[in-house]
Amino acid sequence: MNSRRDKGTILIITLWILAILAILSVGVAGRMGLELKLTGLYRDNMTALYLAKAGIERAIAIVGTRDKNVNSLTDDWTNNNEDAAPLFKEIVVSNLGAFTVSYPFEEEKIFYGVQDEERRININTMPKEAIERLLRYLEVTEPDPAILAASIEDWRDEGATREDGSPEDDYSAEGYPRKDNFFDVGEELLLVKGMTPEIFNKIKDCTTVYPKTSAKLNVNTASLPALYALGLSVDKSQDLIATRAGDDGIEGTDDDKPFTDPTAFQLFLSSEPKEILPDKSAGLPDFKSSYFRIVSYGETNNKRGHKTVTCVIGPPEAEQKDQVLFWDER
Ligand SMILES: [Ca+2]
Ligand SMILES: [Ca+2]
Repeated sequence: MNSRRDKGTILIITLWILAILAILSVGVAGRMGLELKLTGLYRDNMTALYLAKAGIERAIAIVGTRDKNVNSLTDDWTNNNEDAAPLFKEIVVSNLGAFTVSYPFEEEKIFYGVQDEERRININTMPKEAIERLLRYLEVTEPDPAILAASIEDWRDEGATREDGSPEDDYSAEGYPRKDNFFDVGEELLLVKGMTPEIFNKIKDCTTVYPKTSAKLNVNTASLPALYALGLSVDKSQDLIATRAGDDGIEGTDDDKPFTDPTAFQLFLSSEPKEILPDKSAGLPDFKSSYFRIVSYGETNNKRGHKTVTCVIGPPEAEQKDQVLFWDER
């Protein structure tokens, strides 16, 4: 009698153990499935990152072959959309995926290639008057563009007093000191007194922090807001873009007529209607570029992995390849 009851108890315990094991194994299997998926996603994203890096390497190599005297929107590094052999558009890398190096041009178009930094207004080195004109062109009214431009200058220059002897902006209320040194990244503008995220979004694509040593604007690649900031009227800026675009009126095509030297540019300025650059802008126009922003997008064949790498490269030191000054992966 007792032995029979014991057997029943053992059977029930065994059934319970089996049930618990079954539940556990289902849980483990579910977890394993999730981890496999995560591993797959991680692998796809790593693959996409290296595809994007391949795009950066290719761009650096092609930037290195540029003409060192005159650079314009017809150069291979900036606008290569050849159907036969595109240098930057959906370049397939083995059976893993592809990369594309591109940037938006005049909002409605895409250029396959790299952007030069010299098309932008340099907030580290250009006179505050140029920054003020850029703010005005982009319809910044509050705070007064002259005051905001002065605050940007306060932030970057060494001294604590302005040219007229008045004290610079005081940041004790903000809880951090005024930098009195160069901007390292554009986002630093958000720390400057009077700057708002709205204003920053308006100017970020027209400004650069490179180089920190000289102020130049490549008039062959500069956008209309940057040309206006240089000191040209809107009409003359449009005229300049039409002139460099050549007979077909389209930028980045073979018939473009880039300016090649100061004499040619001076001739353009003195052609009717004549214009003279403000004194502080006289040394800014240039015809070549040395700093470049590369945006490379990598995507795996299964479309699950995608990464964008943005980097800025600067001039070579001692004949080596261009050095990387800024790097961002997302
Ligand atoms: Ca200062
Ligand atoms: Ca053209």
